[in-house]
Amino acid sequence: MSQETIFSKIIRREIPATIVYEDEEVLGFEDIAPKAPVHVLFIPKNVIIPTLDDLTAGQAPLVGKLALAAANYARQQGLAEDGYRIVMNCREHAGQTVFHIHMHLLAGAALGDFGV
Ligand code: DGP
Repeated sequence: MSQETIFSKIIRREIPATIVYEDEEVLGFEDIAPKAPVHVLFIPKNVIIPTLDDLTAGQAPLVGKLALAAANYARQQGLAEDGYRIVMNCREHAGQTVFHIHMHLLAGAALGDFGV
């Protein structure tokens, strides 16, 4: 059974977040503890999938939609030419802290020194 996380409250606007992108399936908002000049999280709005390891084949297109939302946002913000990093952490060894899958978009500087 998938548990709600803090991200469900952000989706429902029960706690504040700086939302920078939204469509029917995806929400993008600024990370509360940015690890780069631009650090945005893209999450599914309508389903709670705790980790990438829990993703089913039927849900796989959703990860493409997160990636497309991140790529489109990066391009619109003028970040695509210099480039950016996409990260998904899965469970303990990756340091995952919120168990509602999310794609980190990190940009705005050379990212060798930045990690999430
Ligand atoms: P991860 O380590 O991959 O599970 O990343 C979770 C990210 O979520 C982490 O970079 C911090 C961010 N985060 C946690 N709580 C909040 C919150 O309440 N608001 C926002 N905007 N970001 C949050």
